[in-house]
Amino acid sequence: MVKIPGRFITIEGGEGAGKSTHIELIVQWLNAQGIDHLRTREPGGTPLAEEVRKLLLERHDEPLQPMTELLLIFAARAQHLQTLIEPALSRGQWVLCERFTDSTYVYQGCGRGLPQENVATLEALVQGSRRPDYTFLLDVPVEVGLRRAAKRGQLDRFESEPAVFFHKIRNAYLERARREPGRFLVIDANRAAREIARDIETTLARIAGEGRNV
Ligand code: Z5A
Repeated sequence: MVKIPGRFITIEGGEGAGKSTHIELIVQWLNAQGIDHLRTREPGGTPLAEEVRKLLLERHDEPLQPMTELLLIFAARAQHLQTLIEPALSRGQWVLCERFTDSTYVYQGCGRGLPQENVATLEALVQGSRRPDYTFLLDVPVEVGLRRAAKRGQLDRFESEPAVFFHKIRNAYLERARREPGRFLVIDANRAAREIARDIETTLARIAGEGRNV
């Protein structure tokens, strides 16, 4: 394995943007480069956090309140960060995480209407100063993403939201990317997977190059 300092890279985007597809391709690229890495996801990533994920995605007779949803997400994140992500970064691994706190700002903040300050308070409490080094934002028109995701069949609690919810999500992601252009790498994901993968790999090669100079 090549020794390059660990990087914390997150993949974000709405429904059917291609996050799972491309994280798989990134893993193949990292393997080919010999870069030691860990692939994970949120909510989830550890056995306990995956239990919380089930609670969050399943439909319940008793509606899950937005604040409960927010606290469950950060409870899972605390477990995930402390037991998996931080140790991997300390070992010098690259961590590739499908969704992270940008999802919380966008879904619980803009989607559910909770104050952004509540998210920021929990972010500081749970993460301290830990933030992703880079975030790929896979951007697709809402209708395209929903069409892709619909092919999978039964909808979970989030997927059952109306289209207007997903328009808010897309706009909120793009706004966050505009505010942090150094961290966000916005990828037009309304193209053939091959073309998207090529763009992502070019960026990863640059990031790996930065690592070699550290
Ligand atoms: N959530 C939250 O509210 N707050 C938080 O803080 C966090 C999460 C962390 C679970 O996420 C839910 O948790 C999420 C928000 C909430 N719910 N929503 N919505 P998830 O990541 O597990 O669920 P998801 O976003 O719904 O994943 P997804 O629909 O599977 O999307 P994806 O991973 O981006 O897409 P994919 O599986 O790679 O691709 C979908 C299909 O499109 C598949 O058939 C592919 O073969 C196809 N595809 C992919 N790329 C292409 C291209 N380029 N062309 C054509 N077809 C393609």
